[in-house]
Amino acid sequence: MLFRSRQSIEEDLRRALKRREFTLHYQPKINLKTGAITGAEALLRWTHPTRGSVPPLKFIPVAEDSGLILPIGAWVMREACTQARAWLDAGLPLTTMAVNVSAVQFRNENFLEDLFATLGETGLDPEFLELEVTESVLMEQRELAASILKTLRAKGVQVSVDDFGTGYSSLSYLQQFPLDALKIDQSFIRRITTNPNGTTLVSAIIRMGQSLNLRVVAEGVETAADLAFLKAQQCDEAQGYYFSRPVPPGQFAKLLEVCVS
Ligand code: G
Ligand code: MN
Repeated sequence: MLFRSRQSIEEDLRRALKRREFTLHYQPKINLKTGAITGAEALLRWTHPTRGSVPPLKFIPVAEDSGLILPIGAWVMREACTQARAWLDAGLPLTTMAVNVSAVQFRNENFLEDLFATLGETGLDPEFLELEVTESVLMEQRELAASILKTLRAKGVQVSVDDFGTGYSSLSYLQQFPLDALKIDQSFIRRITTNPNGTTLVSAIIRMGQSLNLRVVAEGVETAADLAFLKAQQCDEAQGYYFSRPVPPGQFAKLLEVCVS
């Protein structure tokens, strides 16, 4: 069903937090050497009372423009940290919980303070948290980004570059930022099997990540052929429908339980 307007999405978004219409789904990241789940990426889902499930591409831009991404992002952070702590307390082998952070959140002056407060309140050790930010977030305000990344690194929070390859990265800056991982955008992974030259950029990004000492994560892996290629290129980790779609927390816990047994 279609929304009448952007404004009506915004009005409904304003009520969504109070009405508890948001949930998080979790998608596993897989270590390609061991096959183990190394982490979860938390992905926001909105179930509107009458319109049903609203795709993130439709409501995230509205949330960003209206500033509503701040309270929504704060809710996501708290929920993901609480969930990670619960899985760890249950003895499940989770290495990191990854949370997407948008430019608006990153630039907010209370970002770090709120983040560390949330970690403290939920009792999650910062080493279990990973933030996913896009290249543009880092490149647009380099000084601010560098200082935020330094603080995060000092506390043990990991940071990965999301959708890598789709923005404009200055490669020399990339080297100067304290980063932990690069996530190759799914559009490149799609080309592995559909385009005769589709493997060139993927191998180049993997090599570059390796030489910068970054973990390289392939996003949107859907086929055995994608996986075989990425393994041959010694890509570190992968995420995508081939392994699992984003799933509700109960189902994700079952995936982790399989890893224990
Ligand atoms: O920008 P970011 O990488 O955080 O976006 C991840 C999005 O990609 C999520 O909405 C998730 O549902 C989707 N996704 C994850 N794995 C796959 C996949 O294998 N194929 C496709 N088409 N989409 C995927
Ligand atoms: Mn992401």
